[in-house]
Order: sequence, then C-alpha cells, then structure tokens
Amino acid sequence: MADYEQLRQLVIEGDGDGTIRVTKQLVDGGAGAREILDGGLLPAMDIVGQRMRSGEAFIPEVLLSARTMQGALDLLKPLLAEGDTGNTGTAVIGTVEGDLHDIGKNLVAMMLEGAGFKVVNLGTSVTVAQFVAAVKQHKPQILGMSALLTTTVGRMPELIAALKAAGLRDSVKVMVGGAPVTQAYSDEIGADGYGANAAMAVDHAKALIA
Ligand code: B1M
Repeated sequence: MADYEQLRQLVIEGDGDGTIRVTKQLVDGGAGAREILDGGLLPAMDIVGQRMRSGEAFIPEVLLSARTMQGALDLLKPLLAEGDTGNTGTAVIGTVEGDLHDIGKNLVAMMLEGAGFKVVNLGTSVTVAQFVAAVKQHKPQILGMSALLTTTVGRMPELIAALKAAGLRDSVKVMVGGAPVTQAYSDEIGADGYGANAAMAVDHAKALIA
C-alpha cells in the first residue's frame, strides 16, 4: 500500500521509477494532485534543500531528486491542468537570467494552465531582453518571473525597469515568486503580485485580471 512517507523517501533518494510507481498508485487510489504534492513531493524537496544546506547532500544527489520530482510532476500535469478550460488570459513565465531552478516555476505554469490561462513558458535563465520580446510578441495579461537564488533575484527590478523603458509596463501585470522572494520584496520593486506557492500565485493571477 503506497503512502506519503514512502513517496517522500523515494524523491529524497532520487528513485525516479519508484516515485512514478507510487505516484500512480496514489492517483489510482483516488488521491488528488494537490494532495500528492502537499503530502509527498513538496515536503521531500524541502528536506533535500535542508540536506543541501547542511552539507549532507551534494549537487548530483539534488539533481537526481529534482529530476525525480519533475517526472512525478509530468505524471500529475493532466490532473493539475484539469478544470477550467476557458481562456482566462495569457501568461508568459520564466526563471530569471543566471538561474536554472525550474521545478516551482513549472508547477506554477501547470496550475495556471489548470486555471484556464494560455501559458508561454520561456524556460530558465531568461534574459531581460527575452522577457521584453515575449511581452511584445504574446501580449500577455500576466508576466511571471521566478528566482530561487539571492544572487539572481535582482533581475526582477531590472525587468520592471526595462518594461517601463519600452513603454510596456502598463500593458501587463507582473508577478514574482521563488524562495528568496517575499511580499515585502514584491512591493519594494513595484511588482503587481506575489505567490508564496503555486496555488497562491494562481489566485493572485486570477484576481489581477478580474
Ligand atoms: Co539549488 N539552491 N542551487 N539546485 N536548490 C536552492 C535554491 C538553495 C536554497 C539550497 C540551499 O542552500 N539550501 C540554494 C540558494 C541559496 C541562496 O541563494 N541563498 C541553492 C544553491 C546555492 C544552488 C547552487 C548555487 C549550488 C551550487 O552550484 N553550488 C546552484 C545554482 C545553479 C543555478 O541556478 N545557476 C544550484 C543548483 C541546483 C540544482 C540544479 C541541483 C537543482 C535545480 C534543478 C531544477 O530546478 N531543475 C537545485 C535544487 C533542486 C534546489 C532546492 C533543493 C529545491 C528547489 C525546488 O525545486 N523546490 C533548493 C532548496 C529549497 O528551495 N528548499 C535549492 C521545490 C519547488 C516546488 O519549490 O522552487 O520554491 P520552489 O517553488 C515554489 C514557490 O517558491 C513558488 O511556487 C512554487 C511551488 O509552490 N514559486 C512561485 C516559484 N516560482 C514562482 C513564481 C511565481 C509565483 C510563485 O510567480 C511568477
């Protein structure tokens, strides 16, 4: 019988096949995608982060856990994207330049899709110029930036300044998130919305375009 403790352990160990198997068993047993995320996958990545900080886990192990987590997210994607299929609006999202962390950003993207947004996911290490070009091309209602490093979070105000310089700032609502980002930082840099997690990000995005 699959359980969340087992799932957390498999993600921490970076066991991709085991994680997929247990995730499938939980889905077949009637668990919802949010439940699987909150009960197993997200707490597992928190533990991986603590181990990285304390020197117990190194980059190769962290990368294995991250790949494992992404595999489970891919499996859950149809469930996360279920629901409102209407066209709520367009969201362009990416991880800022110099930053390769994409699990949280991809989760936000999947859940925005689930809320009916058309999502243009620009990937990782997206430059300010690439974000600005994407705003010109896709004319989104929401522009989302993710940053996980204290050394890359400063790209966020740079992009806001670049949008102003290009005369685009009033055309789009800017949302920010990621581990070092707080509501206070979001306010300080003049972003329109912040999400501490993916569910809050989606709620804010919907409220911003209501
Ligand atoms: Co990195 N890493 N990492 N890492 N990594 C952190 C962020 C760190 C906190 C670990 C630690 O020391 N405890 C630390 C940053 C310290 C700091 O800046 N103060 C760190 C470091 C130092 C580094 C390197 C510099 C390590 C090195 O090389 N010496 C290096 C940098 C590489 C680079 O980016 N240039 C590095 C590399 C990596 C891996 C490649 C090995 C891997 C990333 C793989 C990948 O993403 N494909 C990795 C991982 C996995 C982590 C941890 C362990 C987990 C991140 C994660 O995926 N969390 C992380 C520790 C941690 O955060 N606890 C760590 C799960 C994910 C669902 O949560 O991303 O927070 P999160 O997203 C949440 C919310 O933040 C929010 O919603 C999401 C879902 O709830 N959210 C948004 C995110 N984006 C949003 C956008 C929004 C709204 C909400 O609106 C647009």
